[in-house]
Amino acid sequence: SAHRIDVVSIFPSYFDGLTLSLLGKARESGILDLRIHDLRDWTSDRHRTVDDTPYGGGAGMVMKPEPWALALDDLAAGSDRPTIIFPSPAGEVFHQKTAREFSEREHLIIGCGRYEGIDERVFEYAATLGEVRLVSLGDYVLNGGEVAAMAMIEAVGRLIPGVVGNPDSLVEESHEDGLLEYPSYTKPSSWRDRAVPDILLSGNHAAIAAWRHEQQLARTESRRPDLLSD
Ligand code: 6GU
Repeated sequence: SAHRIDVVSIFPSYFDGLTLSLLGKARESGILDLRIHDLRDWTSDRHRTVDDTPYGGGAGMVMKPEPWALALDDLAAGSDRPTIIFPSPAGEVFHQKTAREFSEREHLIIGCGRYEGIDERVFEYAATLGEVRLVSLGDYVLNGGEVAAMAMIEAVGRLIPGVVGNPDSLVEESHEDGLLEYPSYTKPSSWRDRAVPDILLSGNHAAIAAWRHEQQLARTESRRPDLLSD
């Protein structure tokens, strides 16, 4: 059974890049059933309106609830409580753990908001159809959920069995063991007066593994001390 991901956006062409590379191949082979939808397909007025002014006043526009409800009804139909993700800077922070959890779900629906946000009642309604998760990439603001959704789809998609050809390449990556990755080198062994560390040419696999672990710890302490303390 293919993993299904439905994305709803008013800018579906953002997601054209997901036809490329590993995820593109996974879609062609049927491992990943990724479907991109235009929210305006669930409007019925001449102007295909998706937003309106906020009650209570304030800057910007708010996304109207009805197109979202119709889209979610259609996409959740016949599915046993899908996971419904709304990218939002006000959500829980997305981590490798979150990516792994989502990669184990059979059906994800990702609703990309624009403007100042989506009418709050949409989140309550979505919770009647599936498990709702508001998810943020981190503490900075993007113009909409699309770029965040793409990052999440790539992080989740590559964890689906068969998407990454060699599963060994998944285990030694940054964040899989809570540490940053060790440094990598390739030929030539000396380049512009810079040598590859001798240990990597020694053929001593135990010593190399120990050196790489030390490098992981040193880099994590220097660049991401929060990963060691939190
Ligand atoms: Cl998920 N959405 C938006 N609009 N901004 C963000 C974000 C998400 N994550 C970080 N910044």
